[in-house]
Amino acid sequence: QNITQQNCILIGAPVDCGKRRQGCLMGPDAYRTAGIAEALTDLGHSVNDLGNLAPADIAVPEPRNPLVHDLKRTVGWTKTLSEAAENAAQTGIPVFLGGDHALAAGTVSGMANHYAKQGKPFFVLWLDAHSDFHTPDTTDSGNLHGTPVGYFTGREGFDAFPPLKNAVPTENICMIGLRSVDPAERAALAEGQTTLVDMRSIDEQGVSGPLSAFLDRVVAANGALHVSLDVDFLDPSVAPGVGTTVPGGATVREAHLIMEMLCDSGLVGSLDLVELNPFLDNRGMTANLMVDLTASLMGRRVFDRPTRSRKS
Ligand code: 5AB
Ligand code: MN
Ligand code: MN
Ligand code: MN
Repeated sequence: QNITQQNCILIGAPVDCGKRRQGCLMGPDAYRTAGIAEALTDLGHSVNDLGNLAPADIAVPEPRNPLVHDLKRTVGWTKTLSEAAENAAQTGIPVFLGGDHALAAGTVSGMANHYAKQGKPFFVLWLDAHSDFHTPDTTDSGNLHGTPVGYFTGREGFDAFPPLKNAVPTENICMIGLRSVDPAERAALAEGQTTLVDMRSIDEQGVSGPLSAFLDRVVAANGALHVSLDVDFLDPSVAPGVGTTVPGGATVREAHLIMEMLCDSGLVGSLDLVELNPFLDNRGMTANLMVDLTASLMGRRVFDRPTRSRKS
């Protein structure tokens, strides 16, 4: 298999503060139990598991919105993971083992800092049923796992969080799999340039057309790409181990095709695996599927295809 060997840096992020239903803290160990390190070494990559991190202890003011849940821990994780991402990116491909999606406030902002130092444009592929574009002021649930994109794009209302050094421009973000977007999120998305691929578009056109168009833009900009994979992107029938199931999600093959195309592009520099709740899983099937998708992203295949042209 002619894949480039990489140094994969596994970073356990047992973030469970982004919503009220608990269990995502077991995610990192479920991925290890499902054999994520072996899957990567079998492909010829080196693997360095940094173990599980813990959130920084940062004082926060009382949130303006009284619904907001566990602001303090989410802010602490944002600082910890932003620094961890920026450090790990210097020596390999960070793979963040979540943990709920609140962790992406840290991971994506840290990767944005890393590429800003290199002067390289930074893009994000968001695979999720949800757009996670709330702010602490607009959330109706108070669950901050619904806000990371709001944070790393520089929306207002995150003053309790670490100051954002490098906001990700909305035109550099593509969301695929959308089927649950709140009214306040829809209104805010309409003001920006995020590429929005909902499940209806996937029904009509499949995943490869919209994804190719986005990857072409990343190539044209000579950019780098972060992938954030929320378990609920997948249909709950194949991925039940998540708190926020939404029917009508991506199939196993749609998800693998995305990962295979991403692998061929050679553009991906970092990955979040988020929202796995092993307490809700069925005999490890969701953890196993997430590991298989990671393997596809990192080069597992039946036969080689001609790789797409890419800039270095
Ligand atoms: B996830 C919802 N928009 O704000 C909210 O799973 C759901 O990380 C957020 O995508 C889902 O609570 C957050 C209704
Ligand atoms: Mn999400
Ligand atoms: Mn989601
Ligand atoms: Mn969720």
